[in-house]
Amino acid sequence: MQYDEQLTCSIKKLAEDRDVDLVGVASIDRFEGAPKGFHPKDLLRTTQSVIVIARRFLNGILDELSPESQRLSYKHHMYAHLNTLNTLTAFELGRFLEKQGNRAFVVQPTTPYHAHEFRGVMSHRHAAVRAGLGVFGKNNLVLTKEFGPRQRFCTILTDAELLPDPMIEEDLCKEECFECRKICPVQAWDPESGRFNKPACAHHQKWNRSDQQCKEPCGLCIQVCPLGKEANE
Ligand code: B12
Ligand code: SF4
Ligand code: SF4
Repeated sequence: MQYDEQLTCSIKKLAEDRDVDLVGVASIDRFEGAPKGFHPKDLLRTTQSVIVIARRFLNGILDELSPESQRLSYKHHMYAHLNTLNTLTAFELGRFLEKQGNRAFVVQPTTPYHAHEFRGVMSHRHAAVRAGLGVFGKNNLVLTKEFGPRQRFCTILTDAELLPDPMIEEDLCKEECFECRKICPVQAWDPESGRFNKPACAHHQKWNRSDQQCKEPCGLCIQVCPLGKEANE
């Protein structure tokens, strides 16, 4: 495969100029085995590359989070604001790609959900793993070496043939640690099977079916994770 290394560099530089904390690229072959409706080609038929960007949370707000307080700051900054910033940057990257003669498709950071299944149009977490940004942790979230679980993602699909980043092979979770599961106020993980109860988590966050948003996002399973707590750059 002849990758466009110059275009890959330009895209990454533009993302960095927009203050994105992490950016990675996956090639389309890494999505083999994605269930129907989760494959990038279900959205942009000509997809060759998948770009994932991430912006980290503010440690100050996250560290003050408690079941009773700070939910509104979290919702405003860590949920709504980061989703908006990521969408704007993703759209800008998409426009840049299209100006160079390619096609681009921005995957929404949160909505639209499939209301009854608790799923997005495509999984940013699976894309982030395939773009070499991180790996799944026991909290179901993608952990990065830089910030642990403390970031939100957004994905851009394109038919440009960009140079893929190497994937991370190692497990980043601390071996004996289950802090994320222990702190969950609704015990969303079944202690026997480890299965995650999406409706329980969604209900706790006052997930609203009509506008498909979490009215009171929680995030304790991010806050308690020891990974990325000290990251400050
Ligand atoms: C629906 C949703 C929820 C639901 C369900 C969560 C869930 N575990 O799926 C609810 C409301 C409960 C929720 C809660 C939260 N969420 Co949420 N959520 C989403 C959303 C919109 C879609 C996720 C989704 O589609 N899930 C369904 C699928 C992927 O999960 P699955 O059934 O386990 O998938 C299986 C198969 O379908 C298959 N599969 C799916 N895709 C692919 C692809 C390939 C290649 C393969 C091989 C297989 C495969 O593999 C899976 C395992 O078998 C994403 C945004 C997005 N579009 O990705 C954010 C997202 C996952 N949420 C996020 C966050 C931060 C949260 C919360 C902390 C809330 C908050 N305060 O912000 C909590 C954390 C809960 C937790 N610990 O998991 C972040 C995660 C960031 C990170 N660091 O990883 C995301 C990525 C949003 C973002 N833009 O960054 N969320
Ligand atoms: S977001 Fe809150 S309710 Fe949902 S899994 Fe994490 S700790 Fe549990
Ligand atoms: S809290 Fe512990 S078990 Fe949970 S994701 Fe972080 S390191 Fe892994």
